Amino acid sequence: MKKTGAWLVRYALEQVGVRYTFGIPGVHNTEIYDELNNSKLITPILVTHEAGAAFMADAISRTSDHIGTIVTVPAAGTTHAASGIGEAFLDGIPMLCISGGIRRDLEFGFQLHEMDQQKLVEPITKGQFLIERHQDIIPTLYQAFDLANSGEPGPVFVEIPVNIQLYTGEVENLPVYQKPEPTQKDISASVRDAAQLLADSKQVGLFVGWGARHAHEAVLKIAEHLQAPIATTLQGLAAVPANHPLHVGMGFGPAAVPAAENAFKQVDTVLAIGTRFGEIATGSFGITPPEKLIHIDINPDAIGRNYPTTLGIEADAKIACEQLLACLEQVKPTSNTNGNRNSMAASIAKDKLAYQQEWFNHNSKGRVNPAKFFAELRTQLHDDDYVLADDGNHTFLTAELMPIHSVGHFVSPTDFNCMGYCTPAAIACKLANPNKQVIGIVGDGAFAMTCMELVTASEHNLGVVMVVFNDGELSQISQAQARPYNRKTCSILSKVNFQGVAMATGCEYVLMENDSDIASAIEQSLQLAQQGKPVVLDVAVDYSKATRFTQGAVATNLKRFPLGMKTRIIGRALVRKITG
Ligand SMILES: Cc1ncc(C[n+]2csc(CCOP(=O)(O)OP(=O)(O)O)c2C)c(N)n1
Ligand SMILES: [Mg+2]
Repeated sequence: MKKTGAWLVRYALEQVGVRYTFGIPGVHNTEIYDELNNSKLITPILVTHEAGAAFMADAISRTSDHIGTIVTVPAAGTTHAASGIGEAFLDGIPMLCISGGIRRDLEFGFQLHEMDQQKLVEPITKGQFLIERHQDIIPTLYQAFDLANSGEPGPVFVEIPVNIQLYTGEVENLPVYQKPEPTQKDISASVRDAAQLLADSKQVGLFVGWGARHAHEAVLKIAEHLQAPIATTLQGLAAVPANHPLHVGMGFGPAAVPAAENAFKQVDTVLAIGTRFGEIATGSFGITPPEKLIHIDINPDAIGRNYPTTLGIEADAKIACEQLLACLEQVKPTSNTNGNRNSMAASIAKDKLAYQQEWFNHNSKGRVNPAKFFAELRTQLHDDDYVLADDGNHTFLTAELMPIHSVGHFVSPTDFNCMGYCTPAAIACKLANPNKQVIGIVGDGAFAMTCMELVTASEHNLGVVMVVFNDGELSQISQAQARPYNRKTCSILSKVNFQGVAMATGCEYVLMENDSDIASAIEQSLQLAQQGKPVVLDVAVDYSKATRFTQGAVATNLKRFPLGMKTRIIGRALVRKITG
């Protein structure tokens, strides 16, 4: 049979379960857009900037069962989208990146948008494909989808030249997509060894990342069985619910909250699941390597990369944790080494409360106290609402002060750490989860990067609440500049009128000036959101108290400097303190 390339693209995307595409049409993909417009299953969403498209696609993958997909023009669309593709790549999020391509049936060079796209996206995608024949479209898209989801997931790039989209070509059949059978090597021997190591430990601690969220039931049972505290990475903050009595919060070294730091003091064995021990998760590699480390990860490159590993298990977290749980229930410790594990939950609860109290007691001098804000937000949200963060001081405040009660319902751009993520991602999360409240916590700097995307929320009546932590600075950076440089070079923001932004993008605007506004401003914002109105909640936040993360990461980095460098930095700081 004869089909146009664009028709075949639509067919394949429908087959693999795509429900939304994000992007901007151009002469190299209008034929695909026209086909998507005909689709009963797929809705193509117009964005304001392709970075937003890729952030949106990323959030679709993170918060729904469908794969996030972008459809962009070559070169200019691809470079714009690269920020979001890069985020998905480093955070292990599946994505389909469908790009138009220049005409391959002309002998002319210097075509519009001509660029070697395959080379351009090579370091930020798991695979790159260039379609050359009509009969390759369906198999290539199925292959791209499988690759995006296999092992450690990630984005895959497929370029479809415009001539192939437009012209009809012969295809033999239209295969139905079939998910490949999952494969898992036999890990039973290492799982048994792991169970014995755990049983013989004085105190086990769990360290879980985003890769562990599908395994959460087994993870919790393992933790309960061992009375082990569960620390998380930033991305994995909601890999298990924060209101579980053994969830201690993010990290376990000097950059962690007190509940985590204290609970891990007696830990001699860490069981790490679905984490790469990356820079953020470890507070700039400030954790003390555990005596014994058991590491379960789907990515063999992550095992043993940053810390010496006693036992590595390359496996899907769910399969490995279920097997480990079954083994643990059978093994006996070789000697009775277990400490008094039963007091663990009580001391975690006490530390959590004390840390919150420390924040409540902080004088926010007429501005909004972050802990009071998050405590009220927690009260007014349902357990299964979503919270997304951007990148900055607000991210770590959220991580330390906002308990997330539903697995996977916290989302943040982590290892690529790309500012501007949150606004588009929150909009897409709302699109995928229309019956849940979706709250984006975003810094004023990051909001300014992508806030125009809110027109997309208005257009589709998506009631997201964008909480703008308005401190006038690129605070995560200016805080780090303040002491060593006594200068805030390029980290004081130009003033943006966020009410004007709300008006320009068709959003509601709510102002929160001090603690007495917290409850009413949140209530009003949630009510407006429920009516399908996107809201800009402008918060005069107090940033005068540093997070544990920032304090810990700064101290760790300073400690790492060689003596000469340390002396230079401290000397300059002292001189500038005196001379200004
Ligand atoms: C695209 C990009 N540019 C620069 C940075 C460096 N950076 C990390 S956090 C941060 C400050 C963010 O400021 P804001 O959004 O106002 O959040 P705040 O720290 O004030 O809460 C900057 C500039 C980054 N992570 N990503
Ligand atoms: Mg800021």
